[in-house]
Parts: sequence; C-alpha cells; structure tokens
Amino acid sequence: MRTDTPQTIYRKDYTPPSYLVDTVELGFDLDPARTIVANRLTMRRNPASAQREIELYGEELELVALRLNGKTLGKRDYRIEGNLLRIAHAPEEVTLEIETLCAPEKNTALSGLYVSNGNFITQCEAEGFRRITYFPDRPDVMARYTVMLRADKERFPVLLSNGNLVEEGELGDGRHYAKWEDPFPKPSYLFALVAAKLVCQEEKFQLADGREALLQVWVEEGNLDKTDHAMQSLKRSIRWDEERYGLELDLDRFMIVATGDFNMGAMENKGLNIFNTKYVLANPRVATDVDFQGIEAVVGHEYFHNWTGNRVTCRDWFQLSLKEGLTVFRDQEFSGDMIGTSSGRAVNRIDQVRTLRQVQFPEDAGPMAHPVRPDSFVEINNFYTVTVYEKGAEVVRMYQTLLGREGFRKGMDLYFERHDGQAVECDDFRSAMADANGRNLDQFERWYSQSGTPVVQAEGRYDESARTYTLKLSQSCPPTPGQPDKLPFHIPVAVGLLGASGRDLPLTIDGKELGTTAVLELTESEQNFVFSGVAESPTPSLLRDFSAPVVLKYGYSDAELLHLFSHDSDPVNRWEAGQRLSMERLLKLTEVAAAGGELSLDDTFVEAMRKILTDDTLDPAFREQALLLPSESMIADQMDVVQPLPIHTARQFMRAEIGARLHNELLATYRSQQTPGEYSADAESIGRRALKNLALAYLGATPAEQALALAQEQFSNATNMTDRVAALGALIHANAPAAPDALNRFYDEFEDEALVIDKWFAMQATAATTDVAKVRKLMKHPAFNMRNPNRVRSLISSFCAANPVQFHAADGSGYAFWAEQVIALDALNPQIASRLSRAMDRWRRYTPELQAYMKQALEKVAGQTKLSNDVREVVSKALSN
Ligand code: B3K
Ligand code: ZN
Repeated sequence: MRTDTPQTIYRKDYTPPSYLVDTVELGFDLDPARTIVANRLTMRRNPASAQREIELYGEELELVALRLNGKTLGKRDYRIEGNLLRIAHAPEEVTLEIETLCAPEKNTALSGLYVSNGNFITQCEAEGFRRITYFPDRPDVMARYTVMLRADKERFPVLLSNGNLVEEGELGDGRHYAKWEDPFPKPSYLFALVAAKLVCQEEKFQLADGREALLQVWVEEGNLDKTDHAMQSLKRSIRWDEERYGLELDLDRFMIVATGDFNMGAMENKGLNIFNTKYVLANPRVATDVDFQGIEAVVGHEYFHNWTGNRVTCRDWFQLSLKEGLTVFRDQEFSGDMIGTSSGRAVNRIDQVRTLRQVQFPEDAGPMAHPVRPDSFVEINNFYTVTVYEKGAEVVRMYQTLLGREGFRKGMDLYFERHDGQAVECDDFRSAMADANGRNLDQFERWYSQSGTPVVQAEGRYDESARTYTLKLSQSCPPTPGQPDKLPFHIPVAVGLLGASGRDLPLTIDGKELGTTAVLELTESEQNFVFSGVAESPTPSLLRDFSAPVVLKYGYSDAELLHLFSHDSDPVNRWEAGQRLSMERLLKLTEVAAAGGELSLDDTFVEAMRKILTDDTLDPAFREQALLLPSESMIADQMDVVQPLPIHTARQFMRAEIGARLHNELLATYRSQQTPGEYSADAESIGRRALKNLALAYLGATPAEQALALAQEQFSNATNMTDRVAALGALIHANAPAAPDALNRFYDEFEDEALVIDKWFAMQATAATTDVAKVRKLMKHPAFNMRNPNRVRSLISSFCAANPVQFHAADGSGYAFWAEQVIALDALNPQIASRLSRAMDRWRRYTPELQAYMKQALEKVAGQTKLSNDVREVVSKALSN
C-alpha cells in the first residue's frame, strides 16, 4: 500500500541484470506468525551489464542479517530505497546470505507466502518472491534452487517444493524437515512451497522415453473423491504434449496442490503447480460440465507451461504473452483434440470466439487497452489480461493459419532448439516461426505492438460474363490510448464461397486451385482478390474459423445470412450468421423498447431458429451454441449510448418469444436430449445436457406453468450438478414462487462444499431481481467471506460484471456499492480489488445520467489517499481523457 505517485515502467528501459545468480539455498522455519527465511545465493557479475551494484527487491520483509562473502554488512554497506536493496562495490563473485522475517498469516494479499485454511501456500508470479526474501526478482535471472523446509509435523505433515525430494526427517520437538532440489534453473516467479495437512491421489505414469514419473494431486482430507478428473486430465496433457509437440515431462515427479484461497485459476510453478480448488475438484455431484471442461483446460494449461514458460521463459514482464498467449493456444488445441470430432472442435472454437468478443474486444476499446506486448505498466498484475492471454493466443493461432500445422511445428522446434533454458522476447518466437519456414514475418510484429481491434471491411462483386468474383478487403484500426494512428496489420482472412445450393464452390486465384477455403493475406490498407471460374454469384463466407481477431464488416442481407446459417460448411461461420441475425433484431428491439414501443419478432427469424433446433443431423452441442443469443453486454458493445434496461427488456422479450413460439419443439428437445444413466463428462453427453437445459431456459422464459413444473422436477431429481443448477437457474430467472425454497434446499445440501456455495451466491448475484440491498444482505450471510477471492468473485464481482440491469440501476446505487467494495477490498487484496475496479472501464459509453454517477464513484475511489498501485492505475486510466 503506497501513498506516493505510482511509477510507470517502460519496456524501452530494459537493462540486463547487474548480477546473475547461479545457486539459491533457501531455509524456511515455518511459523504462521513469524517465519524465518535464510537465503544463501551465489552470484557473479553479469558481463552484459554496465551496472555494478547488486540490486535486490524486497517487500514487507524484516531484514535480520545480511552477509557478503562471510562478512556481515552494516547499515553503511547497503542502501534500502523503497523496495530496492542496493549493495555497491561488491566483488565479481559473491556469496550473499540474507536472513529475513515475514508474517504469512497477515498476508491477505495472497502474494508471496501466505496461510490458507491453516496451510502454507506460495504465489510468486509476478513479483511475490520478493515478499519471501530479498532477491533479484526478475524473470531473466534464472538459478538452481535447493530448499529446506522445517515445520511442526502435526500441523504441517506435508512439506513440498519444486523438483525432487532429496531428504526428509525428524527434528525433535515435534518438528520435521524436507529438502527439495530443483535440477532446472528457473526464474524466482516459479518458486513454490507448500506446508500443509493434505492427502493425495498418486499414480506412476510411463513417459514416452520409457521413464516413469510420479504424479500427485494434493487436496484437503475429504476431497479425495474429487481428484480423479484432474489426474486424468494431467495424464492426457502429458501424452498430448509428447504426441503433438514432442515435448516430454522433464521431472521425475509432478505435483498439483489445490487451495481454496487463490487470486486466480492456477500457477505453473516448476514441478509443483498450485491450483485454485475450482480447477481441481470435481465429481458429478458438485461440479458442472463447464467445471469439468475448465479443469481439463487449466490442468493442461499449467502443464504445458512446463515448456512454454518454464524451460523457455520471459526476458521481462512486457513479454508475458510469449508464455501466456502461446500456452493458451496450446490448451485450446488440447481441448479441441480431446473432444476429437470436427463439430466438437467447432463448438470449442465458438466458445473461444465468444470470450474474445465478450471480454477482449471491450478491453481493446476501453481505457485499459494495451498491445499484446505492452509498452508500459504501473502494476504488472494488472496486465494478466484477456488481451495478453486470449488475444495473444489468437496471434499465435494466426502463425498456424499462415504457416500450416506442420510449418507451425517446425517453428516450435526451432524455438526450443534456440532458446531452451533462456529468458527471451516475443520477437524471438516470431523469428523462430519465420526462419523455420523461410517466411518474412516483419509486418506481423504489429500484432504485438499495436493495440485495438482491427476492422476489416469486405465488399464483393460478381462478374457474370468473366465468371470472376472480386473481393475487396480493406482494414483500419481505431485509435487507442497512446496510439492515435495505426499501420496495416498482416491479417489472414479465410474465405469460402457458397453457391445457391449451399455447397462450397471450388476456389481459384491466379490460376492456383485453393480448395474450398482460401487463406487470403491482407497486408495493405486495401486489396482486391479475384477468384476465377466462379460459376454463379456466390455468398461469401468470410473469416472462417475466426481466422483473425478482427471485426469483420460486410453488408449481408437477411437472405444471405439465412443461407449461411443453413448451409455454411464452416461451423463457426454458420454460428456467426445466426449471431448476426439475432444481433440485428436485438438492436432494433432495444431501440423500440427504449422508445416505449411495442415489441415484435419476425417469423423468418423464428423459423430459422426452429430449423436449427429440430435438425437432428446437427450435434446437440452445436445447436445449443447456435440458439444461444448474444449477451446483454455484447448488445451494449454495439450501441453508441448504452441503455442497460431496454437491452434487458429486448433480450428477455426475444427469449420469451422463442420460448412460446417454439414451445412444442423445445419441449420435444427437452425430452429427447435426456442423458439417463451414469453421469459422463464426454462431449456428446455434455452437448445433450447443454441443449436440453437451453430448451428448459427458453421454456422458463415464458409464463407457462408447465415449464416451472419441469424445472422443479429436474431440480429435485437431478443426479448431477449440471442439471441441478440449470433447473435452479430457470426457477430463479423466472422468479418462480418455488425459487426461494429451492435455494434453501440447495444451500442445506451443499453447505460443506465451498465451490457449490460459490455457485449459490453467483446465481443470486446475477438474478435480475437481485438489487444492491439484496447483495448487501447476502454479504452478511455467515458463508460470505471478504478474504476469500472465490467468494468475493461469486457475489460482488458477479453482481458488478454480470447483472447489468441492477448494477446500472438508475439511482446509481450499484456504482456507489462498487466504490465501497473496491475500497474495502483494496485494503485486503489489491489484485482482487483491481479486477473488480475494471467493472467501470467503459463508463463513458452510458447515458449522461448514468455517466455522472459512474464518474462520481470512480472519483471517490481515486480520491482515497491510501490506494494500491493496482487500483490506482485502473481508476486513473478510466478517468483520464
Ligand atoms: N501464470 C499464472 C498467472 C499468474 C498471475 C499473477 N498475477 C497462471 C497462468 O497463466 O497459468
Ligand atoms: Zn498461463
């Protein structure tokens, strides 16, 4: 917590570290109130640095002793300025011994060493290691670690750290020890320790080269019935990385530890991944299909970091997307491959596109917009964003689209050949891709340096006599903070042409046959692509498989969209056509609702929905995606002045219309898509449940009694959490008389399952009937805890980010609540407070009345004298012009 003006750090100011560290020996005497950390480092001057002082970072530490080459340093031998400890005139080679004290039980920020439900846990990325000991805590300093842990045996029977266990034993007086050695040099952000009362599911697993690795999933006693899915996911991840990229597990032991108090999803510490329980614990009783899928993806993600992030790491934090964008891409491909079928893969891709549009596009268009490789930051923790992660993954995906899967693999191989064991930059990855394929990817660099979402405008012209179709593509990119003008991007635009029958036409450009999908490379502001031998006037299917993270504009007619919605061979674009059809209508309905007019929905649209709903040749999972309407926030993004209430009214009206006019088909679907028998989280069953529950939701959007009876019946008889919450959600969203009782029953049954109680809070927080007063009341519930990030997210963040009607209440009460909670949370956990503060990013887009209240709330937060850098950066960017 600082009161001085936060400092901005610039990418251009990078200088190499003055000293390199070879070895680190850490000794921990673990005590929740007062932990002693002894740190012995061997260092040597870095020939690549002009700087001669030793620079160590430290935060919230009490320095007890400091020795250099055996000699105790006095106050005059070093300087401490803020978080930096500097030692001048040090020799070429030094051994530093540092003893510090910290208080893990007082650490509510959950960064560094903290206590969670009585257990010791660490989180060091990005800059948590400096809260454990003084250290050159920057990712380009890689060292070998040996760790000695000492703790009370009764309270902390399990002692874990990175690498291999080399020794353990008793210390007398009820204490014991364990010594761990990590054979691989690593940056400090990958350090981890766990001292806890835990149990594990473990298994020996055969690696491709014949070695056996010990795999463990550690959880609190009582949760051993929820570890199997994580273990299976881990094994699948290991196998997949061997097969797809030839990358093997390099350790004899790989551990996952679950904790209930965690700022994000999980962390890829070398050999000792630490996870939020949300991404480990699952069984059908407590976890939904989405939870099962999330666990597989996150277990994969953290495992894949072992190569993309750990073996090859980032030179500095500006390069974060080097590991995150690439690793998200890898986990996305993994999830797609695990589903296997092409339509399953498409559904997976549609989910990615939806997230990107729903969360990343708004970020790119708001005050926090930044390039995939940012140029500056105040607080690095604010840059673990959807831009760095999800847009970063799209950037990596574009290499694969441009180079092909094999070309991409060649690039990956070269990347590891060149950089294994190094801390590198995004440019190094791009060079490896270019060099391995003999391609010039210079212009592609702009995806890393320019922020904002590019807009690609398309126009098509068919020349009947020449049998040519000319596609004119032009690009532009709106100004973003600090970047008024943009240069053209290198954009892969995958295109197909549909004939009147709905079938793909063969594509030829410059005499080259390109199959039925051509990847056009748009590199200029404007380019023409001429397809020859086009037998009929086609309907263009543009940006297939969402080949670039851009907004695509084309003046589609309703007829063309209906044609694509019925026939496009590219499932992503088929879905996209449906989204465009609904979005157009939702925007018109919103206008009418705002003017107090009468709402109506055309038959054409309802018929198109009916056709998809009843098309049994389509996968249920795809049908569900195609029938799902754009969210209220996505509608808001399309408007010049956002009016949350009319948007809600319009969307609710459309849901009710679909529910009523397709009543029979929805009911039939509800009945035909049941998944009786034992629960299985395979893609097929997940798809059936999704479609069935969407049908239930549509039916529940109408006033029909029958739907509520179905929901009640499903709620009572459900044998899995997916069906249980879907039914409860339908009751809550219909404001059914049975809802309060169902909520109580749900609570009583799952009182001891923290992750389920999170759902209980979140469902209430996002109900359109839940106003600020109700949220305040829920905050007084004994199960609410302001110190637990999952709980805060489930109640406070869900309300502010996913209950638009109430959050944007006309009296400004939602915003006042937001300010109050941001301030309260900031004193406990700046990272969580900062995430919440982002709910106000796009305040300038609302009506003047709402804007005035929002500004007031932002100013209230900004006016606090004691505010973390995290929150200060976000609110000051929101308020600046
Ligand atoms: N690398 C971590 C994120 C750390 C966030 C620090 N504020 C998880 C991940 O992306 O795998
Ligand atoms: Zn990651």
